[in-house]
Amino acid sequence: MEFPVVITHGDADGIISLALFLKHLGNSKVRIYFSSTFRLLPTICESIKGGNLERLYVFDLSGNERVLRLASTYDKALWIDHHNWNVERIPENVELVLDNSSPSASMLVSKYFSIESELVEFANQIDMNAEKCEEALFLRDLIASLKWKFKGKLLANKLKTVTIKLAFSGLEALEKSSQIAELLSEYKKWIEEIEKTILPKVRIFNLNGNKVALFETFESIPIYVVNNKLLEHEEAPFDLVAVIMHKPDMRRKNIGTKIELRTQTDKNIFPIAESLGGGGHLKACAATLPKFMNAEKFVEFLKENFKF
Ligand SMILES: [Mn+2]
Repeated sequence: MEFPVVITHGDADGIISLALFLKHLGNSKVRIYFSSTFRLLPTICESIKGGNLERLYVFDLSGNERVLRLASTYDKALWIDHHNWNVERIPENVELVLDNSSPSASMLVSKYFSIESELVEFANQIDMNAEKCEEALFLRDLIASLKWKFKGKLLANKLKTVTIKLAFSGLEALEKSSQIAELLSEYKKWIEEIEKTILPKVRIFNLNGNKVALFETFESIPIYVVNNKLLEHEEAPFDLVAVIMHKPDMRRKNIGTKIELRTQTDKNIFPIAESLGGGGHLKACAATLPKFMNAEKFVEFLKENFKF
């Protein structure tokens, strides 16, 4: 029997979804890929190159008809997600469990496999940016700090280790680690420096009756840091918080742009991400562009596309 393949979102919800699935299996005999909606198609292709095409599981990732067709290359695929998307045709060997009213994919995974765990509540809190308990904050910071410190294969290995520990040793094992404590304090120092730049650098303006806060950066920073800091702004809450992150794209030899969108007022901002070719949730979504889009260009785009 070959190991099944799991492709999951490389964030807290995706990691907890996978941990719950490993709990269900009772072991960690799976081939794991961490991915994002933007990289999903190449990730599935890479997994296919791995050779074993019996069973595929996809957690916490938006799909479309094309990627579902690609997933159907496997004998059987199970896809569990809570993002805002839908397809007209689902290949018959792909089972799609899609509920965009669920606060997390982890919750859907726990229901599907009847696995009860406190981790579900942490995933709900982190994914909704409504962290309340210390455990959820710890987990959020741990994953953010690993993404800050490591890249590529090394990062994937670190995330795998954390996932397996969550599944079989519990959060306490991670909380006790002195190595993790050290990483977290290093990460928090960096966050403190980033936080200082947010309020002086943010641009606030009114667009078709909507209050917009725009933050542009060449660093890759956790979106919750910006969103939470902006709640302290005297003009908060904002209908739209947009964070534009530029990142060199080595393969295309240009600068790519990731635009993260949040609302602090219950506004449905999803159509903005959608018209940029992105997606996500109604109140938290994003788009990744394979080209450079600066703040001025984005504001022009918003003027046309944010009239609701
Ligand atoms: Mn999620």
